[in-house]
Amino acid sequence: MNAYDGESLDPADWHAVEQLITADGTPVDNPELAGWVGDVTDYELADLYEDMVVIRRIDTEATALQRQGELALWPPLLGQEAAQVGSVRALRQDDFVFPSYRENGVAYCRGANVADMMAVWRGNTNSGWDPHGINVATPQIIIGAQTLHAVGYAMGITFDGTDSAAITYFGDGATSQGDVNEAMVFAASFQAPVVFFCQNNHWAISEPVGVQAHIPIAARAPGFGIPSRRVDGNDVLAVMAATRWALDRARRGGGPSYIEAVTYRMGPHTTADDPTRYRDPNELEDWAQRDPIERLGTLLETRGVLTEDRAAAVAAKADAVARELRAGVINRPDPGPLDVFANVYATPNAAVDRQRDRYARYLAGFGAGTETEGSLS
Ligand SMILES: Cc1ncc(C[n+]2csc(CCOP(=O)(O)OP(=O)(O)O)c2C)c(N)n1
Ligand SMILES: [Mg+2]
Repeated sequence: MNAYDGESLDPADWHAVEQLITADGTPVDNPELAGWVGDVTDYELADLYEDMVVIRRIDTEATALQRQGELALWPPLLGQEAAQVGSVRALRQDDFVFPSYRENGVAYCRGANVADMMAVWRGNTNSGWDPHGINVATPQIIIGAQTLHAVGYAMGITFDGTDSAAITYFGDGATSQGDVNEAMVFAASFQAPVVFFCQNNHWAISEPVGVQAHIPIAARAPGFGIPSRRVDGNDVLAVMAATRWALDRARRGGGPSYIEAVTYRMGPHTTADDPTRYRDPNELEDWAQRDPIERLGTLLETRGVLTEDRAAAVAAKADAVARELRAGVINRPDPGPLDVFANVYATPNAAVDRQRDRYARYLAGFGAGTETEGSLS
C-alpha cells in the first residue's frame, strides 16, 4: 500500500507509480507487487500481449468504421490496453464487471461478441450484450453511476455468502462525481467486496486531471477508509498484480480496495472530439514513449518468447477479429421502430405495452410496413 508523504502531490506525475516493467521493457525489482504475479509464465505474458494487440486492432477498426459512417460514435481506448487487460485478466468468471463506456477491451476479454459490442455504438440497440452471459454490465454513459451499481451488487455478494467480487471501472474525471464518492462511502461502511478501478488517462474530455485532482487520485481513497495503490497503468503485469491484491482482499472479507492505474488517452475522447484543440502535442509524444504494448513486446522478445512466428500469429488473430467486427457491424439488421419497447423490463409491463400499442397505431397511419417489429429482441 502506498503512503503519500506529500512529496509527490502532482496527480499527473507518472513517475510516482508502482511498476514491474519499465517503459523500455526492463523488469523492475518490486518483490511485494511481484509476489502477486509470481505464477504468471512468459507464455501467459505473451497471451496478455496478444490480448492487447487484438484490442488495439478492435479500436482501430471501430474508429475507421465510425469515420466511414458505419458507427455513430466510438470512444477509443488507444493507450489504455494494459490497464484494461491486466485488470480483467485478474478476474474470475464469477466476478462481475461494471464498466464505463471506454472498457471495450475489458468486454472483449470477458467474451463479448465483437458484433454485439458494436451494436450500441451503431445506435441500433439499447444495449450491447446479455450482462449475465459474461458477467459484465453494459456500457454506462452516466459518469460514475456504475460505481453505485457495483457496490450494490457487491453488498449482494456478501448477503449470498460467496467469495466472488465486483469491479467497477471509471475515469479520473468521474472521481469528481458525487456518485463515485457516495459509492465509496457505502463500500467502506458495508465492507463490500468491490474493487474501484480508476483509469487516470489524464483527461476528462478537454479537462486535464490536474484541474480536478490536486493530489494523486489514489490518495483520496484512504480518506474513505479504502486502501489504495497507484500503479503504472501501461504496465500490464503491475496492473494485474494490483488487481489480484485487491481481489484477494475482497474475497477474504477485507472489503473494498482502490486502484489508480496511471495511463494516457492517446486518442480523442470520442470520435466526436478533436484533442488538437486543447492538448499539447508534446504530451502525446511523451506518452508514446511509454506505450503499453511495445514495452511488453520488447520484454518478450528479449526472453525469446515473442518470436517472429508468434508475432505473425498474433497479427493474424487481430486481423481476423477486425474482419469479424466489421462484418458484424455492416451486416447487422436495423431494428424496427417498435423494438425500442423491447427489454425495457424483464417481465411484461402494462404501461410499456400500452405505449407500444399506441405507437404502433400511430405508425400504421403512415401505411403498411412501418408498424412491423424488426429482427432484434
Ligand atoms: C453525469 C454525467 N455528467 C457529464 C457527462 C458528460 N461526460 C461524458 S464523458 C465525460 C468525461 C469523463 O472523463 P473521465 O471520467 O476521466 O473518463 P474518460 O472519458 O477519460 O475515460 C463527461 C463529463 C456524462 N456523461 N454524465
Ligand atoms: Mg479520463
